[in-house]
Amino acid sequence: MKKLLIATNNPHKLEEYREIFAALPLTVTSLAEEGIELDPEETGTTFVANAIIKAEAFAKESHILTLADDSGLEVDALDGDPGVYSARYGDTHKDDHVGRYQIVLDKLVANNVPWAERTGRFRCVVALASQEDGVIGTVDGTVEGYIAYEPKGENGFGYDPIFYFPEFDKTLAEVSAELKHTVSHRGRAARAAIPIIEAYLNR
Ligand code: ITT
Repeated sequence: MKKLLIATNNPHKLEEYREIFAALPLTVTSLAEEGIELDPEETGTTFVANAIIKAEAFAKESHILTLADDSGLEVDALDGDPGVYSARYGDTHKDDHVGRYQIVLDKLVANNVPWAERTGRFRCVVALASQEDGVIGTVDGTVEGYIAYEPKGENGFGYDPIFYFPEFDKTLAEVSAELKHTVSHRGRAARAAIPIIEAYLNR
């Protein structure tokens, strides 16, 4: 079976792509399985630029069809922050998701932001690349919601506990992974990537 490398050092993202692509006729592989140790510097100022940096770097290293994403939370009342800096917001440790979402919550309280203005969105840009062709496509996905007053839920990762999705009347950490993927930025971007992946594998 043909392989698709999910080029992320974030185990939660890897798990989500495994779930979303489970029914596809291809083998989803990871950096760990391919023995690739690389953490390319994300020097871009946009999601698309950083997704391309990662996809190209890992495709070059692996010689496998590679998918990388750059994603994050944009909060309108914070002028779009944390945005592309979502994985390294504030003076927090790499794994300190609680510390990072607490910074967002504290800033909204400090600025007295009313509920109607606590709007935001998760964005995900997926880039696909191969060693021989470089970038073969980029697609994106977005999910709109509100920044909750307090964290809720144990599922998901990152900022999910503070991302309230009105149609579920829940945060994305309070719903199952399957339900999250039906509306999430990553679910949408991943589904949009399927035709590009299929075209590459069938050529
Ligand atoms: P790689 O670059 O190795 O893929 P990363 O975690 O550093 O891993 P990003 O640079 O794209 O990836 O940062 C994305 C951050 O945005 C992630 O660490 C979370 O804090 C947040 N984020 C992205 N998608 C999310 C989701 O579905 N739920 C909650 N938080 C999310």
